[in-house]
Amino acid sequence: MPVLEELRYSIENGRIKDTEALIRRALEEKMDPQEILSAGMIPAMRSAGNDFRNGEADIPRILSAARGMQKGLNILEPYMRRENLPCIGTAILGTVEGDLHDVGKNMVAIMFRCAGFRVIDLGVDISEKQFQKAVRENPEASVVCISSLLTTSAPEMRGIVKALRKMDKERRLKIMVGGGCITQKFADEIGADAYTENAVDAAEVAKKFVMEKRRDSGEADGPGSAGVSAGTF
Ligand code: B12
Repeated sequence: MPVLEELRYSIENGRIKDTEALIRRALEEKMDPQEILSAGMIPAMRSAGNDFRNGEADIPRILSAARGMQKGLNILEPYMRRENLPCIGTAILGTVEGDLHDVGKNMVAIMFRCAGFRVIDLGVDISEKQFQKAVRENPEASVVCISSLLTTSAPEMRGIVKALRKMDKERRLKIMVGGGCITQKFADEIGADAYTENAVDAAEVAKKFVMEKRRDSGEADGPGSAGVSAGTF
């Protein structure tokens, strides 16, 4: 069986040790880490999610699938990070209060790091006040990413966006929202700057924000801005 097929099977069935071994094998076979993620791990997690929805997978299996994803992401991350990539900005990231899902958020963190961002990951179950505190303590941050997978906790995003806007009168912060239950329509309604369906696009959009900001502030292209160009990811 080809390695990616085996990898998908191991994640879907929550076989964490197999998942780790198969990712290592795929890397030894010189597979592109991005492909391992997008053709192996993400479809497997999606399929596990569908099984969960249809009642074909129980919570322990889904938890094992999520743990396998996280272990796999940890193995892949160093291979995806570009050496000597200059830091292009700081992003604050968290899952909203009442929501403990973190697989997608962790993927966003990895993609942002790979794109050259310093990421302050607040974790899960993060309140409006905690987002505000993080922004206050990190005035250099240019992007805030808010994740939610539950329709019951997604409305928390509205309050967070409002509170952050109140603090950020000069609009230096770009606020991005995402997660399984978020739509472009909802993002527009709550006044977020961007929504993307996946973590790869999220990092691209954030990079564009940084480029625009630099252009608007008249910052010339120089060594510090190397890597901040469309398509470097
Ligand atoms: C794994 C899982 C769990 C695990 C979570 C483990 C963990 N550490 O995360 C456990 C078992 C704990 C769990 C618990 C629950 N879950 Co759950 N869970 C899932 C499941 C199967 C997969 C989620 C996942 O990891 N997806 C894979 C990742 C990669 O996708 P993603 O998170 O969407 O992220 C991608 C994008 O959305 C985007 N993205 C994510 N965040 C952000 C942020 C920004 C800024 C941007 C731009 C993009 C972005 O990038 C990511 C990668 O491309 C989904 C079903 C599904 N199909 O999604 C249900 C699901 C989310 N869960 C659901 C429910 C109902 C629950 C529970 C309430 C169940 C219960 N009755 O107890 C609890 C809630 C616990 C809580 N308070 O949070 C429902 C939510 C329904 C809804 N719309 O409200 C779902 C949809 C299942 C279902 N259909 O019923 N769950």
